[in-house]
Amino acid sequence: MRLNDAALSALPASIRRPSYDRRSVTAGIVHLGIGAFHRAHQAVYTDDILRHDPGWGIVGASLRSAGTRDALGPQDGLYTLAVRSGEGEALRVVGSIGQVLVAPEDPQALLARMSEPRVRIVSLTVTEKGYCHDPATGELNEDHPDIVRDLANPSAPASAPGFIVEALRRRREAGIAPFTVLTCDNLPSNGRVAKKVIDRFAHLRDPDLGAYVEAEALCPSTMVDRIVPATTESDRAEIAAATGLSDAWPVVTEPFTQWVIEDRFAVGRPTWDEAGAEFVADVEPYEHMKLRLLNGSHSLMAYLGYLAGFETIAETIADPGFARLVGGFMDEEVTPTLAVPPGADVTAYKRALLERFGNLALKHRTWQIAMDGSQKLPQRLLATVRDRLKAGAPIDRLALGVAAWMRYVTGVDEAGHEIDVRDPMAARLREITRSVGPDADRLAPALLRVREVFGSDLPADPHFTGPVTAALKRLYADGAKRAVEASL
Ligand code: CS2
Repeated sequence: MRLNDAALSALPASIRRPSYDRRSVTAGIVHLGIGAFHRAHQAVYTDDILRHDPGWGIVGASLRSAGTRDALGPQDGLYTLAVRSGEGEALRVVGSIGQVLVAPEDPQALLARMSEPRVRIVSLTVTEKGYCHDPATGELNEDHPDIVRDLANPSAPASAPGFIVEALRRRREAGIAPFTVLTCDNLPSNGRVAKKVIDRFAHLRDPDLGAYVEAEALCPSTMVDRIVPATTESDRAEIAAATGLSDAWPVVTEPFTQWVIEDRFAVGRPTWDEAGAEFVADVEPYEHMKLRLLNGSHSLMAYLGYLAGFETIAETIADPGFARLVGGFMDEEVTPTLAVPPGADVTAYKRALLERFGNLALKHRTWQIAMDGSQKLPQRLLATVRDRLKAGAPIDRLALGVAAWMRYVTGVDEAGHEIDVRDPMAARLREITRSVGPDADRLAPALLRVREVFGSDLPADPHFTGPVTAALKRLYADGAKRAVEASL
């Protein structure tokens, strides 16, 4: 039997399910980018508050593929969340998503939803590349093919900025207050990045619309945290066996979850604080701490771990050399650059991170995290590098991480096998690495010239280029495993 509203009563009693009447829920949020992360994070906080606050149901939308809609449509939007750790597994059926739309199939249906007066928040998890910005500067990339396309045809958009600006325009025309734009992606000052690209896009469409959007659209920043590996076939089978119901797309995650939100909303917000979210005046210190410690370590482990032959983060961190590297990276290179959020205990935070990385119940693949490095490196490693260089401090472990990314994007692993490099810049990176060949002295400077990643300052600083080139040489000469063992 397939999971859906009618089948809920067949679930074993131990499995939590919506405690509210789903028919009384109305849509208050449109979420762009309805992937696994959203379904393990914001949708769960929302599920927790719908009993008291039924006006905040979620309409999800995919900006690309129909997969999630095809899976959740026949399930009335329901899906299973499996929370896994060494202590076992807790299952729960989440009911906050009422409908899933597929934007490319029918952009007008999505715009109509976004223009409804009762929709007061448009939230996003479209990944770093979904903002169509220049990763090094944070400004809208006006040459981005989706932006060029949406500017030429603004009433049937394809990009997140295109949808948001067109919906805001329609609301304005109909005399409806703008929604709050709530970004939940792993970018520093993510609200500011969203605001910049939306304002700029609106200005490029029409200066009057630009002035309106600039003055009226609020984009609070958020820090989101929960580790969510891609769902596998064996997850599907195990979860179906435990629930007795088949679920085409369950989501697997860890017990830890955190959501820190800048409290700046245009027309109301859900009481997510009752579900554990924190509303604060300034999210930036939380974002820096999380992006540089968690995501920075993740990217460090993803490239080096993949090259060293480790499939998952848990396997990587179980290796003593890697554990030492990550510990040193966090304590000595990242922590001194952080402004600690009020009341936070960084030592306890780092200890918890090491435990989370070691969660053997999660198969979080190094390959998954290695994706889209051109979009991730600037905020995960290079922002820390800049702070360290300003302070005249060493960057050896950071440089090893950057060099491992370079080695990875060559697309050939240490055994000579192909690496499936997924990155919006993959073709260009491959072209550079092919034309230069496996020679660190030539490859490092060639890749450092990719301005969208490194800006114009880093390639000109020998305190950066020196350690990166030296680390890349070590990776070629000794391989990742030995380079990690030999590192501090
Ligand atoms: C990971 C993140 O895939 C990645 O790049 O670093 O998705 C990470 O698991 C989350 O940000 C954790 O909150």
